[in-house]
Amino acid sequence: MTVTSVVRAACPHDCPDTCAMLVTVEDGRAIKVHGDPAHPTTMGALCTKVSRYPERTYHPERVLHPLRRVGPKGSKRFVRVSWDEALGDVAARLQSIAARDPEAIVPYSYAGTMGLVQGESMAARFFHRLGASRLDRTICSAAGGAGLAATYGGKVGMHVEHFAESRLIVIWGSNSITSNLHFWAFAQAAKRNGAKLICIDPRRTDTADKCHQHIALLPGTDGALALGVMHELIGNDWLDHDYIERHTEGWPKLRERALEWPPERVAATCGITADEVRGLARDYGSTAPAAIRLNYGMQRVRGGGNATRLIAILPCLVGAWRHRAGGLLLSASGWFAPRVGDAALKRPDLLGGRRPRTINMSTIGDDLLREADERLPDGSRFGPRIEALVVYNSNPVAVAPESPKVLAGFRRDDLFTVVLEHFMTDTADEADFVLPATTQLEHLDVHTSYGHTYALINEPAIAPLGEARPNTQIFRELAARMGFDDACFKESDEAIARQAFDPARSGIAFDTLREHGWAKLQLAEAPFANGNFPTRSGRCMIDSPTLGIPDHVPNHETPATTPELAARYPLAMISPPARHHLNSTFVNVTSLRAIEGEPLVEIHPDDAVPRGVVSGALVRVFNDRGSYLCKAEVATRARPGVVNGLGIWWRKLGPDGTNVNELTHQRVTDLGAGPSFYDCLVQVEVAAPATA
Ligand SMILES: Nc1nc2c(c(=O)[nH]1)N[C@H]1C(S)=C(S)[C@@H](COP(=O)(O)OP(=O)(O)OC[C@H]3O[C@@H](n4cnc5c(=O)[nH]c(N)nc54)[C@H](O)[C@@H]3O)O[C@H]1N2
Ligand SMILES: Nc1nc2c(c(=O)[nH]1)N[C@H]1C(S)=C(S)[C@@H](COP(=O)(O)OP(=O)(O)OC[C@H]3O[C@@H](n4cnc5c(=O)[nH]c(N)nc54)[C@H](O)[C@@H]3O)O[C@H]1N2
Ligand SMILES: [Mo]
Repeated sequence: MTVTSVVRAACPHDCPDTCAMLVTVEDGRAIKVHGDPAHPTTMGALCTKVSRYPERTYHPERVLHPLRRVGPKGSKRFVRVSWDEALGDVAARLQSIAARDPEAIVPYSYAGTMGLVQGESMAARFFHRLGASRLDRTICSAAGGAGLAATYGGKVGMHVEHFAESRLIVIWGSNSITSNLHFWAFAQAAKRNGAKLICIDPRRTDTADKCHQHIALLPGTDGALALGVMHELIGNDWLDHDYIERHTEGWPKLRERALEWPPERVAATCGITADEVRGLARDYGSTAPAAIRLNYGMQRVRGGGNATRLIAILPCLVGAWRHRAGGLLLSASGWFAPRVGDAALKRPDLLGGRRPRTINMSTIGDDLLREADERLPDGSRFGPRIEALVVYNSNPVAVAPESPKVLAGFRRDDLFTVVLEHFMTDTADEADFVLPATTQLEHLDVHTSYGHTYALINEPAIAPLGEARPNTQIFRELAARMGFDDACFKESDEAIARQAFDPARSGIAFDTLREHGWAKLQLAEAPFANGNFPTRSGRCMIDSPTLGIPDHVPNHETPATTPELAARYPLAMISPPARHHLNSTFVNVTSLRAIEGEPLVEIHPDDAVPRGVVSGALVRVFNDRGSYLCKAEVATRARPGVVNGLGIWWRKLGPDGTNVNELTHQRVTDLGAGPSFYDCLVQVEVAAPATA
């Protein structure tokens, strides 16, 4: 007789949608995952990639046993070892480095899982107790997050459900159909009710195709466009003077700056027409409620922080926040932040007064290659050379900028690298030890979201495959072997999960999550209708005491700022996500790879013809940092002057073992010290003729 059960789960991926899932288990095997029909934003639907979660979990290439490197670094020669041997060796090696200087050890992690338990709980406790270097987790959203915090006081915004009632939706720097599908469902509902949809994106995405209008600006010029909209709002008096007066600070100063940005100047900067600027301002200034779905695609450039500030000010100028279907959403994570028991989860008190240095994850290439006490650009000293790296929930060799340097760092013979993974990623290939981790179906977790306002639970649906262990368990055992006897290192996953939300402050009880799967935060419908921003004054900070008023900040690499470079590398390259990948996750799932095909770069016919590039040709995309081979697709998805290298493939799946990050650089953003992936000049040439 078959025993069937349905288990409550949550999608763990780095995506704003954080879906509530139901897992069907038959005789101990997960056979299907589906979206919870009762969850108000999941609405019974999962994206194509996550509906393949069982295929990924039972993938024949899952790493199911600890592995130790036997060949030279990068030779990909490993042998199976026991957990006992692996943990013993890792603990001994970390201990001997820590005896000299624990700061020589660096954790490297991001959002492979967004779970509060399998993310930074036991791991953070371990590194705090050790006194290891800290990691500034900037790789995704640092510039936008800092911009939003400077303006609103936190990463807060509209409830995603209310977009269904908006009359105008500006989708800004977001390919929603790819990366925010459940928001798109609300945008579609609004469209059916007569709302106008405008997409602002250098690439003509699937989302742009389905909007009423697409404004294909040059990458990194969003701040100028926002200033141009302000110029028109002022000139036509489409301003909500009462809202500005009561709920903002500093408008007179920014008003002066905006008056310097007439539509013609904006058009020249953004590579669009002056009428597009005027039309956008007219729609925005004369439609209510007007909502902006901003996403992180627009802040992966030098001026990403300032651009976020400028765009976030717009809803205050027209009083859009007065309506629950007006305002802006970039991230909702700030609604959770005060409700999550961060200190209990991560235990920074275990540092006990020590203040280890902080390594920026976006410059890991440079930092792995630095010498001890090297003088840094800001005049400070680097501290000890990095001697050990412990990687979990991330694939830096594929996703971090300027991979030639990242790889050279990982190949250092004197670097000890431990990677906790599901698969032999580009990063795992470079490890000394690979430790097999469980997937979401195999462990307990609780989740917040950055795109909606529900907390969720993920119950384990199946037993761990092979010898895989949860991240928590791996750090728990390493802690024991290193003699860390604090009580927190003995806590079970459930004990940790129970501390994630303090019910008194958050209104979320673990047992409620267990019973219902998810729980909504208690928040106002129109949170800023009467100001009440989480700033000190409760007002939106147009002028910031520390940063002044925002401005358009041009890219690191542009014809105007770096003409000599632009003469050699005249094309701007952006590298946004491919629909069926989640960063570099899922690229090895056969059925999804079949849909995405192979690494490619989209190039406009105006740029392709003079270079002799035709669709299907193998091309070399290059600059001073490196060279990347991939297929060309000649298409008007690319605008003239901009090529789109869709991401993020594993390097080893590319025709010459590279990916798009071979070309990106490590210079950081204006605010938040994030990476500038989409601020990158390249040249393209034919490498081999088209094949059928
Ligand atoms: N399927 C899928 N979903 C994902 C991801 C994925 O890899 N695949 N990634 C997840 C992650 S990590 C994140 S952070 C979130 C958000 O993910 P984001 O990476 O922000 O994804 P998108 O919403 O696709 O936004 C990128 C869009 O911004 C555009 N863009 C690039 N440069 C500029 C610019 O200078 N200005 C403007 N206006 N637009 C620009 C790109 O062409 C692209 O269409 O989504 C998550 N969801
Ligand atoms: N050129 C370019 N580069 C980019 C971007 C871009 O748009 N263009 N996007 C950037 C952005 S927005 C982001 S967020 C980063 C993302 O970078 P990463 O956070 O590194 O994301 P992934 O590539 O998905 O790698 C996550 C890894 O975690 C593993 N994993 C998942 N769950 C678990 C678990 O429970 N335990 C352990 N031990 N491992 C687990 C997965 O198998 C996967 O290999 O990439 C950035 N890089
Ligand atoms: Mo991200």
